[in-house]
Amino acid sequence: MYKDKILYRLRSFRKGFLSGEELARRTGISRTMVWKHISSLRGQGFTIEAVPSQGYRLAAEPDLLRKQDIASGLKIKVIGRDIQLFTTLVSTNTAAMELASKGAVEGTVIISEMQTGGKGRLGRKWISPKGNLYLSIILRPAIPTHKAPLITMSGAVAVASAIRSVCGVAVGIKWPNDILVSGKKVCGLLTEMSAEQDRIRHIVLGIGIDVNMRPDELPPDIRALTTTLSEAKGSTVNRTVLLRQLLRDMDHWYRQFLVQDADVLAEWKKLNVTFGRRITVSGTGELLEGIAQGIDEDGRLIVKQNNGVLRLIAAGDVTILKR
Ligand code: BT5
Repeated sequence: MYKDKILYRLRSFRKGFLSGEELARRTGISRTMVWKHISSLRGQGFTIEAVPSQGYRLAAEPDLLRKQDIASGLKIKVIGRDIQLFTTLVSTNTAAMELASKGAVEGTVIISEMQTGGKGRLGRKWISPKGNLYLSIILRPAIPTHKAPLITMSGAVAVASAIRSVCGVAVGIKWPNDILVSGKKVCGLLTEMSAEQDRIRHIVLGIGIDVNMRPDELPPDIRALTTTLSEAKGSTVNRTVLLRQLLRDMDHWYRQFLVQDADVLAEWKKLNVTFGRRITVSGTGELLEGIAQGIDEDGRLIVKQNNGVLRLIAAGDVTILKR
């Protein structure tokens, strides 16, 4: 808490030096304690210059998520009621599913700087080095289970909106859950659910965004299909700013989903890059080819096969074929 106050002072006076005495007076602790907190901040990667008889100056900040920075002044209603930040987790989704089953409040957000066992869909892996965003959100909507895919769609719309406003780049959504920038995947969403009969106990919406990682963190075959936001923008992206915007946008779109899910579908359709394209769908037990026609009110993909037959796809992997 005192460390946060010191950081706040240093941040709001970056032009010059703040003496240890002044920092001590303003935060209500001794100069020795100020020095201790400064050392601790340096230990976290903050570059703090110290000049005898002048004091301290914050020269540079590490690319590090801090709970205080994420949560302070966020004007949101549901998402982020409880924010839990970890350095390493096996998977934020697994951690969130556990917490949810123990009764964690709706809107709880679990964030980790990296994951050792990040999960993709269908048992696949999500490579999760430092420098990106990995988060999972606990939701308890009173909806029938067949509406659950629309939660992923709300997430996709929120991610797209946050990326667009923070990074200023054009974003597209490829059915069902890939966020694309310049035609390459930059984010994936994984929704897991606990339900009994047709009642949802809880849903965990997991979001992984490739932000600032080095491209060589991914093996070449995956790298060829992906990009990072820093690559697309041409400079490092402030993850805290992006995360805060994402929580705001998620709060908006989740609440919109609860009152009028058609609004989420309409926004999702505007952003989608799949409709009208010739595609293949795999992961359904057969390889299917045709034209993506649209989605139904539950978010299922409508594909017109080459033989003219319409198919409804609830889950699978879409590859957009070249025109
Ligand atoms: C997804 O699966 O796109 C869902 C990914 C969800 C990850 C988040 S991170 C926070 C939360 N906690 C978790 O444990 N998971 C969620 P899918 O469509 O199946 O894509 C997985 C495939 O993408 C892999 O098989 C790789 O080919 C590729 N891939 C792996 N890591 C990647 C990365 N960091 N960026 C882009 N592509 C990646």
